[in-house]
Amino acid sequence: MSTERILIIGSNGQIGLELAENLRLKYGSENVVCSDVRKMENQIEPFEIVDVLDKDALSGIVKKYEITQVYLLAALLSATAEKNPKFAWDLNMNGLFHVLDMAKEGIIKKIYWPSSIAVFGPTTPRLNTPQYTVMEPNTIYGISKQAGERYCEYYHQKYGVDVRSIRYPGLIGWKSAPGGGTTDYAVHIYHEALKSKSYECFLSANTALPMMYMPDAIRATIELMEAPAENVKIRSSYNLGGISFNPEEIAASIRKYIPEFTISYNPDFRQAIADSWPQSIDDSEARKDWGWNPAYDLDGMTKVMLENLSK
Ligand code: AKB
Repeated sequence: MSTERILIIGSNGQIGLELAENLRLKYGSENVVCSDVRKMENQIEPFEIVDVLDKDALSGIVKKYEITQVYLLAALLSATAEKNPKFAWDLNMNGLFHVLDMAKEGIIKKIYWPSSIAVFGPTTPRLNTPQYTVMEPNTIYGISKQAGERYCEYYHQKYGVDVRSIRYPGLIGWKSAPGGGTTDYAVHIYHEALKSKSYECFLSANTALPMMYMPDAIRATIELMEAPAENVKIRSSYNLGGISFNPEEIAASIRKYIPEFTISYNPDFRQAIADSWPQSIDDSEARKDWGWNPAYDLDGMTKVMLENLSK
């Protein structure tokens, strides 16, 4: 019997759906409470509709289910946040404050909060970006994630809050659609490759970005959450490396399975966001502290993505 009772906030998003599936297998369905602002068709219970900005409703759910750990996934991503900067700041920051404060008050024991490669900016070294480096993000999403990292570290140092975080690269999976990110092209391209054998990319051919296949990201998240507290030396957020590629390279990988696939380029406002982010990530701190090791490379991911999406 698990002694942990987990709440996932934002469970119907790209990460939440796969994380919930994995946590349920590990901790038992009854011990993983999912929540989001909307209920899905065929929603697996236990589920609660909740707005992370409503602190009273949130703490009501935490008390009702005697929650010990919270995974806070509700956020606006980079592209959507640029279109609605005030709401993005409100959601990304106040959601985090509500959860951090519940941990400070001792109502919950452990928090997972995702950060992003968006915490880096145009003045950051872009190749093999170190854990500790210049961070001057110029997107509202990146600014909110960087501020969030500072708050996480502050709450850990001042109040002993056990908060853990990863700077996710672009995440690629076949089970759910991404929403509102700059790295989303790397998911859409697989769908279009199967559907129409061609894809028009909103980033230019040579825009390299750090990416990761979703099962690696989910494994990293759970491994970090299960690591002994003394091993988790970084309480802002860990760099996490997986695969780095540009649109031309992912297209070439797809062509190994679909030779007639073609790609064209029509960069939009997301190009400037991508240009401000790292091209590859140094994740040696995560490897050293809690044994991180990615399993998938680009062709390995392409194979499983195409196999699963074509089913
Ligand atoms: C986005 O593109 O906004 C996200 C991210 C890198 O955090 N996928």
